[in-house]
Amino acid sequence: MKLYSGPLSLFTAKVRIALHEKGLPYEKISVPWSLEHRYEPHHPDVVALNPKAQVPVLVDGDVVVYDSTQIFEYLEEQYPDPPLYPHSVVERVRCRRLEAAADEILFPPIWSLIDAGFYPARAGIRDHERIGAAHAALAKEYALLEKELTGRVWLCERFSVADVATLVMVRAASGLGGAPRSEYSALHEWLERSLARPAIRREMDEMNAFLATLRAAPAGREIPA
Ligand SMILES: N[C@@H](CCC(=O)N[C@@H](CS)C(=O)NCC(=O)O)C(=O)O
Repeated sequence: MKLYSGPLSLFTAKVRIALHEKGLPYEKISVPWSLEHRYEPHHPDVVALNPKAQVPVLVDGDVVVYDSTQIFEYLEEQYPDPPLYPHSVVERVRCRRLEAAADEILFPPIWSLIDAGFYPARAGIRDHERIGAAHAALAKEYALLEKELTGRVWLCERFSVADVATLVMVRAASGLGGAPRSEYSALHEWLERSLARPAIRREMDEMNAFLATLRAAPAGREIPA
């Protein structure tokens, strides 16, 4: 199995964690990425395999899957043990909803922090309004997540792709100065439980090690361990 992977790509991080959780060996093919040029030039294989020219792309024999959510679904069907989706239909629906929320509601403000705050400022000018709006959006989402997690060990009836996706986004936001407030105890306890999982610990360590190699990265940009 091969995974086309971006070193700091949050969507690829979701897949790397799922592969480790499932104990699946794979060849990691890192695509070009830099602070200055982002994903340009795109890896030619990724351009050929994915019309969106984005990572992650998983190649398993003759099967090519792109988009992290579709890769999760493929892995679950092809390699069901250990499961990363809940058993009951109702909890599976909840899991898909929360995983989609991580990608589609939590990620956009994080992208604003990355685009406007992490990458070099365009023409030397930071868009502080965009960064402020992103922090406000994150605060709203954290309040909702606290409710979703209250009284639960994981977001769904067992550890699932909803936890993977949400954890990746919350940790990235935290590394960009957008951590959840300390009074969100259910959210913080879930974060601690998640970070104790070897697959997640390993992914956070690898991303932090990569961040440490970025000579241009100013202090405070690391995803905290
Ligand atoms: N919905 C896609 C999003 C993938 C995505 O945005 N990938 C980014 C890296 S995190 C990428 O490859 N960007 C390069 C580009 O768009 O040129 C997924 O869940 O996999």
